[in-house]
Amino acid sequence: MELIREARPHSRRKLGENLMEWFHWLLREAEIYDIRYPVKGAFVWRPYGMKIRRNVEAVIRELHDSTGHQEVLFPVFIPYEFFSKESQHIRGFESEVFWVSKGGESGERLLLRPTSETAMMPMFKLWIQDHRDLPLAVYQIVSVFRAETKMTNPMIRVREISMFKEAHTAHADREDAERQVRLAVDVYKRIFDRMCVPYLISQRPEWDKFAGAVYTIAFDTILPDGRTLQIGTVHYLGTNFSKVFEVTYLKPDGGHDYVHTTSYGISERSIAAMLIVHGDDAGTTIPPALAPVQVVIIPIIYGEERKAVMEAALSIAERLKAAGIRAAVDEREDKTPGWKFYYWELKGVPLRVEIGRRDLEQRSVVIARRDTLEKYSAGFEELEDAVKKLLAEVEENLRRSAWDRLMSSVVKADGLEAARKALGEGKIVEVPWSGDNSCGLKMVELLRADALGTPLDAPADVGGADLRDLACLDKRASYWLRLSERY
Ligand code: P5A
Repeated sequence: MELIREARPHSRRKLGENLMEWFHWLLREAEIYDIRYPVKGAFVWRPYGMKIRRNVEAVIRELHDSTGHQEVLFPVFIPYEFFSKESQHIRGFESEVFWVSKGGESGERLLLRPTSETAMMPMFKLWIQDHRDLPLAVYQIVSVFRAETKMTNPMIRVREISMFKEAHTAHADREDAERQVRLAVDVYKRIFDRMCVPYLISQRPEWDKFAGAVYTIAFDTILPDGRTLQIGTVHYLGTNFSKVFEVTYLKPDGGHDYVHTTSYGISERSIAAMLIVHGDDAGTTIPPALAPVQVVIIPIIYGEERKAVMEAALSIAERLKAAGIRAAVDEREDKTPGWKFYYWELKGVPLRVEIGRRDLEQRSVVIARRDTLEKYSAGFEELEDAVKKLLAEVEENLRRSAWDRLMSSVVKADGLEAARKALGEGKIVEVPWSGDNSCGLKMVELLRADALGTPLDAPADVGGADLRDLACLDKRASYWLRLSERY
């Protein structure tokens, strides 16, 4: 019997044409996130999106819990007095703060946290007495509020960041705080590796570090339109915050010192990156470890064989579940198999198992991969093994191909023209740089690009290149500066 061809349930959308339109289409059609909520920059997570998000949060919690961080939950309100101190940080955030203009009759002056450094520091002051209380490392996954002035974008630039994972740590000295910075970078690498999202790690230039930081290390990924997206940041804050909030500790020798602090954060923007970097014209692919449904079973039914095929589909699902695989049968009777194929491809389910009468007779199934769309035949006896092997292959392929695309987008340029050309082709360029801020800013202006900063841990083998062509007369290069167009 022939498969009935039917209109696709959802139109396909060309990812290469307009990336943000494609992303809105994906969020809507795959029932992940609803952007129709009538407040600028505030959106709704739908049940399927929430399941993806909870799987990502579980990875974040696991990797923080297992590396010495403890989860806390701070209030969303920050009293005005905590936020009115004189500091770089507060000046940096002031214009983005939502104020609570009225709250009952009390007249308390409050604001909604845009990030929690100023909420945490007064509590750290109470918790930290002597050197035995250090290091202190806490994190929370919460909503924070920023009146973003740049154009808001679903999940990417929101005004209520509802999956803000922020970690805050305190240390006896700079050395220990910088060890924590390295640990945080390592934790973030592991989180993004699990999400199969590739990244470049850069130390942001002075003019683009976090308000109040001594330095900022950022993770950026590249989207298919060639623009980069900052998916996480790690800040060494020195004693900038501990001085303002007077957080000191008693040293073994009896003296007192200010603690050194760090903070690092990621948000739902990382989920947007994951959905986009694994996207195509038919939808997305969710990395198997994070997919709410890892295998969808589609019974191919025409007429009388309904009962036998459905029973087989349900028993396959039971076997897969018993093997620890998240499997589901699409039992809907008012939809054809073809319709269901497209529906689950859109949602990014990594594997589809098709079973019909003929398969049943041959005691085998067809397994289709979402990432490559390849089809395999597997016997009933080898089902669990075949599915596990293919899930591992899908994950590996997603990670490898996304990394290949990122790495092939990074080019070195030794002159302004070459840099301009590469940027025009949607590349990330690395140009020799003296490290001088005014020189860096001039390049940003001339190239009409954004500076991501200097590569972390990459050897600065610039060989004293001549920078005359790069707008900085009589300066010798000692760094590479990464530039790209940024979201
Ligand atoms: C680190 C955690 C901080 O706020 N304080 C606590 C520090 N850093 S940050 O760089 O400002 O933000 C951390 C990461 O959050 C993401 N992000 C956003 N995501 C969605 N919408 C926004 N408006 C938004 N602003 C920041 C970025 O990935 C950023 O690196």
